[in-house]
Amino acid sequence: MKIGGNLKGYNFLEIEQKWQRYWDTEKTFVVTEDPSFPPEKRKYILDMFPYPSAAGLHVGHPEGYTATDIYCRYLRMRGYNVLHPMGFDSFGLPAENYAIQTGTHPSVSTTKNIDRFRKQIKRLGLSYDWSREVSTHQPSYYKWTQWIFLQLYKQGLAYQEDIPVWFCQELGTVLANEEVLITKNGPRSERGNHPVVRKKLRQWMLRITAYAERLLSDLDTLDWPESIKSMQRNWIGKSHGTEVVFALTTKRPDEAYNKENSICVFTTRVDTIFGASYLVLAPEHPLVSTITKESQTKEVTEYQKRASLKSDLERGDLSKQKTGVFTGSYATNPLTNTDVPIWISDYVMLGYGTGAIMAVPSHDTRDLAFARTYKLPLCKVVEPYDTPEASTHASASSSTDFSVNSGTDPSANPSQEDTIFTGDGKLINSGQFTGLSSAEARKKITQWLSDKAIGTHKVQYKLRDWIFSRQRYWGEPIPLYFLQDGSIVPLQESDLPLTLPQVDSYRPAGTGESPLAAIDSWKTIALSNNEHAHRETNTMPQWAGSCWYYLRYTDPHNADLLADQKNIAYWLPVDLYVGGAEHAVLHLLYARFWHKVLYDLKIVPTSEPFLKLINQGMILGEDGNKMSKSLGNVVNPDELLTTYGADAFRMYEMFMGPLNQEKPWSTQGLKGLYRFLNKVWSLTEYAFSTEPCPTEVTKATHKTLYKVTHDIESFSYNTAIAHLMSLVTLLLKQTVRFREEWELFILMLSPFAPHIAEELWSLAGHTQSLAYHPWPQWKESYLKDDDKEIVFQVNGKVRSKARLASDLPESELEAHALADKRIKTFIADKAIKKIIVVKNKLVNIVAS
Ligand code: ANZ
Repeated sequence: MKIGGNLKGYNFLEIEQKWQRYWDTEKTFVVTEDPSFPPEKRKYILDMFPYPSAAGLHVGHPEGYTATDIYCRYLRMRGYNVLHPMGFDSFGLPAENYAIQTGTHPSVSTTKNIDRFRKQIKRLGLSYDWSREVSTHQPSYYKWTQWIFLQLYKQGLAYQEDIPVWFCQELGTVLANEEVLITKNGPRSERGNHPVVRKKLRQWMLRITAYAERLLSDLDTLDWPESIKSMQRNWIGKSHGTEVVFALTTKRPDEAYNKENSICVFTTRVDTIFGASYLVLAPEHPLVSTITKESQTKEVTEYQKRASLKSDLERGDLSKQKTGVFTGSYATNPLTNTDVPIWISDYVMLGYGTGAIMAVPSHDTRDLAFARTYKLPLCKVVEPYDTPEASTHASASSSTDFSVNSGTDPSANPSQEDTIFTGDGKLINSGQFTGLSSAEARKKITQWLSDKAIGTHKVQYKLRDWIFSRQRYWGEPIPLYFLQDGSIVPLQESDLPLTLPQVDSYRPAGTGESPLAAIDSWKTIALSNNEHAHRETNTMPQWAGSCWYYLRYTDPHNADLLADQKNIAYWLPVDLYVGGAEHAVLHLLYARFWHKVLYDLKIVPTSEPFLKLINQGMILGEDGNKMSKSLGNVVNPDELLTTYGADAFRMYEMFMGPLNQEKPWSTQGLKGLYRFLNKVWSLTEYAFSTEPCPTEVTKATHKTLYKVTHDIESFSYNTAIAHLMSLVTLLLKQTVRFREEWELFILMLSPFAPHIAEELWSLAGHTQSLAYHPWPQWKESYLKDDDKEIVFQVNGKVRSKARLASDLPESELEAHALADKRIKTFIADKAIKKIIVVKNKLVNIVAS
């Protein structure tokens, strides 16, 4: 029987709906913790779950989702038990803002958005186990987010603090650093572009700093992109340095050092201490009030007030003019024994190191800017190795990199044009340490200080504790209440979840309190002893729910535990995690932090959650710009799916380029993949034929299988698709029809274009879905071309040919040429001067 594939045409919509329904009803992708799979045959492949925005899916989402889907489908065919879940990160500010604008309750709009997202995702034919879907806003889910918070609290890892935070009056809430943009018009909220100010508010903090070292060192164990690891390393920001104590000049020699009579600074460059010509305290430093001389009090207090309104970001901004005020007091540089003035400036942060620095303007850019402004002395104490001795006598006209006013007298006037050397080098003007390298000097000076008990080696981290409260409605309530005397009572685990009350008004009070604070019936609770207590009214940040969702997927319906430990142990750690690089730092760091806490509590069996990470590259608009509503270059997947089908859409997104690279959208490119699938469809008649396949095609098919398999394993989907395309071109050229090789092709195609593959597979009479059909194995013998036509030349003219095994070594090719009968006659009376061999191609004998 011969029926052409074109007999019906390629009706992808019908095919897609049919197979999506089939997978659903047959529960094809629902998995269990089947113990018969050995541990190495269990794989957990995870996508970063989406925030269900009102805008619906955009073309960036399916990129990562398709990439994991191809891998999962491949693994199943290879006999793995694959956990591949999907869910929704459904708490967050937009739903709450939408509620404020429209009066629609966030739970209503969120449910609607989730339904739309789910529908859109399902249209892509992604092989998720939907029975494990979770949404972070559901009480059955956030019960466990709250439970984890209580564990953090019990471990002393959650605490309250009054800290300056970003506050947005318009949104009525505190914002995290990453939610604030520093613009020409000052700091603004990322969402809505409203003005933002600094305000001191009592906040819940999570002590992520306690895990800084482990978060840093365990990065080495992860198969993540180097760029992401290095962003995490920088964020954690480990520095080795020295703490040095400078005595105030008011300290009596017989008096022991203490917090009142000395200033402790943190420096990573103690090798420059001979050049430390003044000290700077953060304006909030506790010593400021005690050391400020009366004449300076007014100026100092005003400066402190101004500094309190600035963010660390502004204060640290290198391009900003440095400002400060002299306190009127002095301290003694312990190495030079000179007295140096003590200033305050907002470029020194209270929260880092000791909140005080020794300033070395000849070797530090910020110190130099400050010293120039306030005419403070400079003293050069390090020079690069390759510079002439003469540099100790720098002159104003010197063009060297460090023509600062040098010399040991720190009171010298720095008025001339001066530049700076910030690198490591050789010490000069540094007493007994002169001549040492910076590295040696750091060791020796630290030792010297340490012997005198005025200095010690110190490790510092940039990482700050995580501000964990938000003054918002649409988030997880923090499960604690306060007694009248202010003491904190965590809820009993049996009282979880603490659910969000229904509210009529979501608008925050504008006082820095959450809308929950306005709901007295929720906020106030009566205790059994007739006293009243009030609940914490702040909620958790959006990051909370996404810190542990991958654990819930292993046991999503468990009412008694966040997940059964057996299930966690069965699936964890996640073998592959795919998502956008925008989560390089915060989400991935927060999730690793919670995971380590749970590891210490023996709830999870591994110290890291995500073994391998891949970041998909951003899909740009057709114009090469980032897609945005304002540029009008946003591509809507819905229309494209209707016109070209999910299989073409999936394949196009994978064909655009390497997964991890940024690439522009092209609807023309999508059409190309649609045409490709039509060609595939036109091969349908192969299904009904049993003619023998030409050897050449059999070989090409096995070679394709080999390449596609390796490409899938290395996530080189674009090249895998290119190989499939070449094979189709070859199949289309054939005059005979053969089924076996065609079936191999369908199996290879199936992870990429699962709907059309299932359809063709069933047309060929298979009664089972191919989702678990064993991935085919290539025959090694077909991978090699057995022979090649080799041309034999004499003096550049073709004189003979032979078919020889491919990849013969040069010496053998040479021997074959010399033994060739025709060649022999051409060179019989000649002397051979040279033999040129091009492997697999030719042998040219130069003779005269
Ligand atoms: C003297 C010095 C000389 C410094 C020099 C640098 C270069 P990292 O690597 O980031 O840890 N510093 C210390 N505490 C500070 C604070 N609270 N606010 C602002 N700056 C602070 O940087 C450590 C260096 O940053 C320290 O080393 C200190 O300046 C400054 F040629 O001390 B240094």
